[in-house]
Amino acid sequence: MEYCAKNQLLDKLPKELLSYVQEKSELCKPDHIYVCDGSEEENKMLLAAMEKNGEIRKSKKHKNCWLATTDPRDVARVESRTIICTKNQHDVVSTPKSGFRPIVDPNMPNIKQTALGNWMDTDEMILILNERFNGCMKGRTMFVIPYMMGPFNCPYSKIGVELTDSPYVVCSMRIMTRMGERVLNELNKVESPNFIKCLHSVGVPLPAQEPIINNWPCNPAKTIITHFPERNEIITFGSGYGGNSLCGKKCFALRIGSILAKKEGWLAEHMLIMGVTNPKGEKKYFCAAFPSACGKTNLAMLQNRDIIPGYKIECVGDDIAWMRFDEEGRLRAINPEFGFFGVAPGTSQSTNPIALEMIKEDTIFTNVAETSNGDVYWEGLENDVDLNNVTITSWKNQPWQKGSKEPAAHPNSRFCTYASRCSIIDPNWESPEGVPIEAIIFGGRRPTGVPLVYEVFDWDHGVFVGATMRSESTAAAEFTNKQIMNDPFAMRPFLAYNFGQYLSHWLSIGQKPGLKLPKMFHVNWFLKDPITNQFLWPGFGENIRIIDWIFRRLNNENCAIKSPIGYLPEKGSINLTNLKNININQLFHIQKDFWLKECKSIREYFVENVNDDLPKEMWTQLDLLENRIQQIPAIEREKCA
Ligand code: GTP
Ligand code: SPV
Ligand code: MN
Repeated sequence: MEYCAKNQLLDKLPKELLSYVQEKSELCKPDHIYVCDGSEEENKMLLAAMEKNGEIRKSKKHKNCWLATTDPRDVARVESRTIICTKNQHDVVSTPKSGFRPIVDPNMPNIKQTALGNWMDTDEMILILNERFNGCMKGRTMFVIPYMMGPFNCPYSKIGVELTDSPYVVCSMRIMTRMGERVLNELNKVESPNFIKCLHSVGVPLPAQEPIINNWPCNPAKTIITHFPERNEIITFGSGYGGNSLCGKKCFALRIGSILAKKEGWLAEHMLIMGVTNPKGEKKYFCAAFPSACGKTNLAMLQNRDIIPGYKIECVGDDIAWMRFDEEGRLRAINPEFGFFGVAPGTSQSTNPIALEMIKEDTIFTNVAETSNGDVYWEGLENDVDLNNVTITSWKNQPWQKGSKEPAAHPNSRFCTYASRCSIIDPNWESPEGVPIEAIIFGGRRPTGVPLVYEVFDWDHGVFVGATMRSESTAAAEFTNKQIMNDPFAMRPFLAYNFGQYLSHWLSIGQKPGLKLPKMFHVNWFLKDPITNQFLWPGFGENIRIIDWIFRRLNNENCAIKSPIGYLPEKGSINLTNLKNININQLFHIQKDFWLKECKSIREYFVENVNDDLPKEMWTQLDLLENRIQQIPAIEREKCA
């Protein structure tokens, strides 16, 4: 068996881990067990074996770049099949006013599905999983991946061990986490080591009963992504895709992570972390929570291109922040990840040249299209690839022409590469004490009504703004039509404990005396002209103009004016030099009807989904907002930007 050339690491497993491996291998019945050392040699062996099986193709153009195309039924996270299992339902979800949602799977009649996550009883779920996992790895190898979330010398880093039958997952985890023998060494340093147990299977024992589409084994009918916070365990079945299968990312660093964070007094959030240096050489760190596919990677790698000369952006992380207040009361953040699993479409020389450069080597692409000269292709690269001189093969492995109805690349196609490949990676990105955060930015895709930027009044108002975030759905999950969905703190898909308690945790963490609380903001790059349906704001590199305004506000510059929803930029305070055809009025118009409707729908959302569990501060904030909106048009609109 080619994956098992080297297996002496089995002897190095601490006894707790060995018994976990034994227990799960007895259940899953793999043909082989292989403990990953994380070496270059091992990585090469796995990539070569996958290439031979047709699971991935080697890029003809770029060094050590690989292309995977999935079964078209397995292309994104599946929120409806993501479940948190505990003893008590209320620890995870409140009972919605009008009852639970219809269940996705008649074989799981006791699952409680809500707009803020899904719950099931632990014992009941274990029975369902045991049935799925029994013999699920026959004919396959069980890989043991010891991995660390966070830098090695950081006291807040945490260890997980993922057992998986997917070599694609092993190679991706090698990019996204610090994995291998080094982590075993860490585990062996202590008497009874703690680690999060993660079990993953694609759910297709061999020989397969059905054809394996695109050499991408998966089991969509039985896909289920489960979490057991009371047992420090993650068990995921049937999908090989991103957040469903790379357990370190959403399952551990966000879902289990946020529960540990609540217990231990810190925050695990779906946020980018960026360093911003202003023209005076002053440096501050920001983090930003935008829902999936709403611009975190792009903002974290923003290229200023002298739009405002002297500004420099450096990237600490593009998806997840683990944050805690230090002894001096400063909020410090680490990026627990080691790589980027970024949205490919839209990434181009004009939007994100840093990312484009970064993915030229050592990258695994999933569901992108390919050009006849061996390059990758996706929507947004029209100006970077000479479409007259190459032909394109779509992610579905079909010939593709410009103007086709279907996209060349899947809208949720991704690149996966090492953070260290990013040319603007921050010098402190692995610093064990984390970087000091001065601004927290919320945002989402709001085609109407929500201005380009505003600043919140105080911490409680900031928590309210986070709690009431809404955004147009994207291809990052299974929702097919564009709908405005609530996505509080960009965490809807990643909440693992009762949302009311999550908000209480946020409120209380900011209440301790002596804290230097970050200021909070809300941005919306996605306003559209209702007539032309075009974006009103150019976005991407031009967002530096908003970062600049935020930076100046952190320095207490007097450039904001109070509005009913928060502080808006004072007229002329956003640097618009050399920017043409910007309708600033449309970008900052606070419309009474819109905001009254917004308040109404927030109230309905809270009543329906959180109700008695909602901290009283949130009701107060909602009443205050509604009262302020009622005052419109008392505010002097013309004073705003
Ligand atoms: P996840 O990895 O799913 O969490 O996504 P993300 O939040 O990192 O989003 P990302 O930066 O990958 O952007 C998602 C999509 O939005 C891409 O197609 C981008 O090109 C597009 N996008 C990002 N920033 C902007 C912007 O400022 N304006 C516009 N119009 N589009 C943007
Ligand atoms: C997201 O959907 O927020 C992602 C991609 O970052 S995935 O890892 O698939 O969850
Ligand atoms: Mn994300």
